[in-house]
Amino acid sequence: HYEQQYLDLVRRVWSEGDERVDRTGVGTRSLFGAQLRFDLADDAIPLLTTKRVYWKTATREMLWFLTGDTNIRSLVAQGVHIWTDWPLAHYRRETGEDIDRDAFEAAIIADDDFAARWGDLGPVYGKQWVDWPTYEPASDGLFRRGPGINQIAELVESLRTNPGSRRHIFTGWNVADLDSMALPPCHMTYQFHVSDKGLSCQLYQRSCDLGLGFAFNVFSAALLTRMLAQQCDLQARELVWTGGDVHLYLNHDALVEEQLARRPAGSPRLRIARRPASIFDYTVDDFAVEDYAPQAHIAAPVAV
Ligand code: DHF
Ligand code: TMP
Repeated sequence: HYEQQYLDLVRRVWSEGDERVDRTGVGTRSLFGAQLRFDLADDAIPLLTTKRVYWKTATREMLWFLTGDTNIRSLVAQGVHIWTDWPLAHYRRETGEDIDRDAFEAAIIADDDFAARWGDLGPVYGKQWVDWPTYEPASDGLFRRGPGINQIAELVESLRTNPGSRRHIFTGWNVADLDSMALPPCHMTYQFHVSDKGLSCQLYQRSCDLGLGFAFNVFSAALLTRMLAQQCDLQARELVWTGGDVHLYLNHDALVEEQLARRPAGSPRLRIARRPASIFDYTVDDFAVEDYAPQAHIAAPVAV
């Protein structure tokens, strides 16, 4: 089963990973460098079956990236809470106010100014993917903003017109902007490969929370590959996931034990209902997952 390689990696990190103090203070066990491969042929989609993964949440996040939005407001308005903790921590730090999460999210939705002031994550994924900033010299000797680069539109174009290229890459890792981001990109570089009308993707993830983020990241990369394949008249073939610092947080012990006691089962499929006019025109209702009968969700705390 495709999920076995994930469970094996979890077991290895948990038993052999070196224990270290990380940025969040929670502590992790970690190893460096891992690669997993997932078949995408015949609508196969890498969704974990040993716990329920909220794939619609991951889909909404991916569509949000593609709009270029970096404010959590539109996510929160759709009931997606996965990015709330970072703006919330920032707000608490800056104001000293011990606002609870629900009240913070309510203010983000209700109040335009509050959302603009406190809801933005900085120039994270979406901004870099579709509007990478450029600068051009102006007559006064200063520089002004040039037109942004839409890496995703350029990728679609290169896949269509120059499929044999070895340069089908987009990245969120904008070195000059890292300091302004709430978190520097984890799933940072995507490379695509076309062979015999098949489209494969390799994701380089510099830092991977195997207990939480991984399930989303691997689904989302496969989803994006399917969308690109559809837009470029290709068949999605394989997802190669490469991890840098691959870790388990020490407070995920209950999740690890429970999940390793379960057996993967079933082969979920992702169907796309229509072919939208462009890569930027998909909505969450265009996607359906079939044959997905996961075991129960396992809640785990996220390290902020
Ligand atoms: N920080 C850390 N420490 N780990 C992450 O995985 C992570 N991921 C981020 C931002 N910062 C991060 C963005 N993606 C969840 C999933 C993905 C995600 C952030 C959070 C999460 O909490 N998932 C839970 C609940 C999902 C839900 O309630 O919808 C899960 O069980 O999958
Ligand atoms: P770091 O920036 O110090 O590496 O912390 C980021 C943490 O978030 C780390 O545990 C990896 C995790 N993460 C994922 O695993 N996937 C994601 O998509 C994101 C945004 C974060």
